[in-house]
Amino acid sequence: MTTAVCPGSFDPFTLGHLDVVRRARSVVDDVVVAVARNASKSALLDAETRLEIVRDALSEAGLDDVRAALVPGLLVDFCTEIGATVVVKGLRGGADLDAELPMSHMNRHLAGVETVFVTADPALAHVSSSLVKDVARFDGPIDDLVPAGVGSVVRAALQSSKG
Ligand code: COD
Repeated sequence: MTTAVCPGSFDPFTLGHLDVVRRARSVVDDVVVAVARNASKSALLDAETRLEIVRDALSEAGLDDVRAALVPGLLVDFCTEIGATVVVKGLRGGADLDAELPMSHMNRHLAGVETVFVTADPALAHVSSSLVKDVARFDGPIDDLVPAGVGSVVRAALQSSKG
């Protein structure tokens, strides 16, 4: 059986991420969502909160056989540990491709892990964790961009980050 990993920093997990996971699961029987660290981003939500959000969203979406885990180190080490041979990622446009290609090449160089891309659903192609936080920071509506309950977690985290 092929095991695929859907990785991201998921700060927070959005409906765009959920769509990528759902579509990965439609073609691969065993899918694991990996909540990982992007060293070039500083996270608003701590790793445990991001993982809990992902688990709740998977359960709410009926994706009960999709697992989720924290990845504290290299993604390829996690893939090797669980026997995953494929990484599935989403592409919203050229900027994503530019960012994703080097990571895909590096993961193949390090451990022979292949990356498969799914193109974003056009209805969700404008959704990113960064824009969700930006809209929320200025009191804009985000509840239709994220799974149920995530909006209030983001708003509370932004509030406490203001001190
Ligand atoms: N529709 C479709 N796809 C989307 C959407 C959307 N609306 N929004 C985001 N995506 C895709 C992104 O393009 C990306 O493929 C994925 O979802 C995750 O997005 P983010 O923003 O949550 O996550 P990133 O890009 O910060 O994740 C980077 C990783 C954390 C995966 C990377 O840094 C990593 O592998 N870190 C672990 C350490 C490691 O191994 N480093 C070396 C990497 S070569």
